[in-house]
Amino acid sequence: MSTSRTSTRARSAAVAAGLALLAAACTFDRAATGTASATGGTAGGAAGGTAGGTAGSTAGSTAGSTAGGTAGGTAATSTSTPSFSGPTDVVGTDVVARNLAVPWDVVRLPDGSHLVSLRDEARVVRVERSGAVTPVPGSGTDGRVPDVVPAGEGGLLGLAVDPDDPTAVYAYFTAADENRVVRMQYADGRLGPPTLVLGGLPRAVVHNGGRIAFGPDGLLYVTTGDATDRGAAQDRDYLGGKILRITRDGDPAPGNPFPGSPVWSYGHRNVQGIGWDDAGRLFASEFGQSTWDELNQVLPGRNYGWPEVEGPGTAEDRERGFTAPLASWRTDEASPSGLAVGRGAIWLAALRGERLWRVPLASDGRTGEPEALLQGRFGRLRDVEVEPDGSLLVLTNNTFRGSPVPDDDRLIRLRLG
Ligand SMILES: [Ca+2]
Repeated sequence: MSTSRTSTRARSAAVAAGLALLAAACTFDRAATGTASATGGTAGGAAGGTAGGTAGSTAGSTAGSTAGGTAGGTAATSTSTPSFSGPTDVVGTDVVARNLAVPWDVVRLPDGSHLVSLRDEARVVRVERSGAVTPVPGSGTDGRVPDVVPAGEGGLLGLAVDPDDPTAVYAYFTAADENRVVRMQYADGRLGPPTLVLGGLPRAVVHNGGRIAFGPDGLLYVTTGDATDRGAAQDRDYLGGKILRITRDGDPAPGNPFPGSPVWSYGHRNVQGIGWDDAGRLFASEFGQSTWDELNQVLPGRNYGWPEVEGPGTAEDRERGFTAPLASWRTDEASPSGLAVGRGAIWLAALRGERLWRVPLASDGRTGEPEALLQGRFGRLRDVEVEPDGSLLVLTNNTFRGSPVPDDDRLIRLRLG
């Protein structure tokens, strides 16, 4: 968890309207290497929406799109040219840490070191600023976080550090019968026994969601997957296929769109990346089924379509109340997990696409044409974080469904220019 909004980490992933295409069996988060040229989608985000968003920001279409997007119910004012700024290229890379086994999430501590979750080992390690990697023993057997039952895409997933109390570390993990969010005390280099914050999140071999992050409002956001019960993503009483917003104790946050419910937004397939810009806009990545991955601006109460709509959809879909993504990608070009916002862009770590997507972001919330960085450099990317010094950190993911090199997996610092 980053300590400032400008470096809000992405926590840590769409679908054309061709419903007939969606009948295929659920896929994993895709191991194949995509070689297609990188072209971002240009879906305009006109949001129908039966639940009104509260944000007054306008989420514009991506460059080249003709459909102006409205978010929060205000009319888009896209007649002016959005002003994009910030670095556009990676000018240097430094490997910070090596030999991480299936790392999933990287979060920053106030002293500039980082915690990294190791999904299948159910362990946490600390990466010092020097790059030294040291175990952070959990309270379970052999220093594991207890009760984690890794399987498929499940295991020890997201981490978040309480911005008001760096000794409180939150984790999202797969247990025997559910996914859950817990809190552990982090003191003396160890993690204490987990205290349950929120249980009962559906689990499956795939589509477990798993990113958690504190928003600028001080509340905890939790991304879940549909756990292969795809139709239930539309059921607001089912906690899979949602973005949830809860208090530190796991209660539905005050002001949530559906009274008494932790649900913030729904109709998601599998979200593994969230982050906020300086104006407090929330963005989320989403894995598509077989056609379209998505970048969404997330507004309270909105329905993001799955499984009725994957990807941009049609004007009719928007009239039916489904909010369209800001951008879409073919799944072999993206399959985005972690997301971060900062340096004038939204950054998405792509697994199957094996690249870092940069989506220019103007101060008024409009987005530009996505650009692909790092293609062919580091393989599958699981997470990205914007650091206070303006560099990026990316976490690779080649020890799961990838082609690892001897040092994989790695935490890599990117210098931007
Ligand atoms: Ca969608």
